[in-house]
Order: sequence, then C-alpha cells, then structure tokens
Amino acid sequence: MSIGTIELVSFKLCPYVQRSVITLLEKGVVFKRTDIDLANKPGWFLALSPTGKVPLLLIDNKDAIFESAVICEYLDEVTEGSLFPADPKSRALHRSWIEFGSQTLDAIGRYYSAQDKESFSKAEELLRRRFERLEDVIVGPYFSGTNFMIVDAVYAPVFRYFDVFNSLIKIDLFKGLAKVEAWRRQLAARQSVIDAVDADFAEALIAFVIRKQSYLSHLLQSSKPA
Ligand SMILES: N[C@@H](CCC(=O)N[C@@H](CS)C(=O)NCC(=O)O)C(=O)O
Repeated sequence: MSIGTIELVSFKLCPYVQRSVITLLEKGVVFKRTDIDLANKPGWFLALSPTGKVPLLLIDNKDAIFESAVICEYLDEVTEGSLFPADPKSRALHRSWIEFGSQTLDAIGRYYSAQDKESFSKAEELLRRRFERLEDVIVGPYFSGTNFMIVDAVYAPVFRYFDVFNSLIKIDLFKGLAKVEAWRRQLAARQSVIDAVDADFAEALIAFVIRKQSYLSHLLQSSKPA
C-alpha cells in the first residue's frame, strides 16, 4: 500500500520531532524533513497547523496530522510490522509510558529553565523520581525486551538531553539506576536515534540552554571550553 508523499515539518531541537523521525527511520518510510524557525513561524505552517506546534506530518501535501504520539501510531499502522505489542493490555501500558515520557519532557523543560539553585534542585529531584519509576518497569535491553518499540523512540530524546549536558557537567540523575543506564546507552547507540538529529545538535542545544539565563545555563557556561 502506498502511503503517499510524506513530509515532516520539524524544528532542529524538538524532542517530539525526534520521536517521529526515529519512527519514520525505523519503519523505513521515505520522507522529506522541513525545519522551520519556531520564533518566526511561516504562514503556510500556521495555515496547516491548528496548534502551531511541530512535528506536523504532511501527507500528499494536504492532510496535516499533528501531535507526535498520533503521528507515531499512524506511521506504525500504515507500514509493515508493528512497534507496539500485539495484546491490548501491553499496548495500553506502552501508551501510558509514552505519556509519562511526554510529561518527563515537560519536567526537563522545568529543569533547564529553573532560575535558582532551589528550583533547579527541586526539578532535579522530580526528574530523579521519574527515572526511578522507569527503573522499576523496564525489562532491558529495550523498554519491554529485545525489540525496539515506539516507547523506546520516545525515551531516546529524553536521554539525549543528559548525554549533551553530561559532556560539560557531571550529572548524577541516573546514579544507581543500572537498568536505566544500560537502556540509555542502548538507545544512544541505535542508528535511527543517531540519525534523528543533525551533527551540530549538541552545540545548538547548549547554546539554546545558555540563552535561557537559567541556573543550568550558568553551570554549562562556566564549564564550556573558552
Ligand atoms: N504535544 C505535542 C508537543 C509538541 C511541542 O511542544 N512542540 C514544540 C517544539 S518542541 C513547539 O512546536 N512549540 C512551538 C509553540 O508552542 O509555539 C506533540 O507531542 O507533538
């Protein structure tokens, strides 16, 4: 079955875009990626997107699917094989943990935007609790065993933030969480995950966070080589 021409309207640093790109790559879909400037959204994008958010999956240049979880499920349904478990309960559990992943991205936003040490420590603590919950449920080497699933595509961009921050500062968020640590490494080594961002992603993310003038901005700035 032909799924038509596929274009993914994107933003370089967006973790929701990354999960969609990872899914497109894992499912072998031919697609065009169009990055836009979110600070200056083009009129054609605003006309297509009711939320003004990326990713937007444009099919045959006319049907615009929005919301990354919906995009990933759609791509999974219209291509060979499935990156969701077959039985309804396991599928629902995956969807629950996908939602947990999206909420974790909000928590990461609070972490990198926190203005002072107190709010940063609080954000750090809340993130740590989330990773502890994950430690209890993941099977390994991927979320539910040997197969890479959509839920793995969701967490790869979550962990990528810390791979980047870790290159400059020491982060203890995963200390003692052996399964999460192994999962992070497994995801970071996956080709689709590597290919979901440009080569200058780390540099661009650090510059983005430094511009926030947050507590983390100062930590990164002071550890950055001159
Ligand atoms: N729930 C949405 C969230 C997408 C989202 O927040 N995208 C951000 C970039 S990472 C965005 O487009 N922000 C622009 C805006 O809110 O104006 C999804 O899963 O697709």
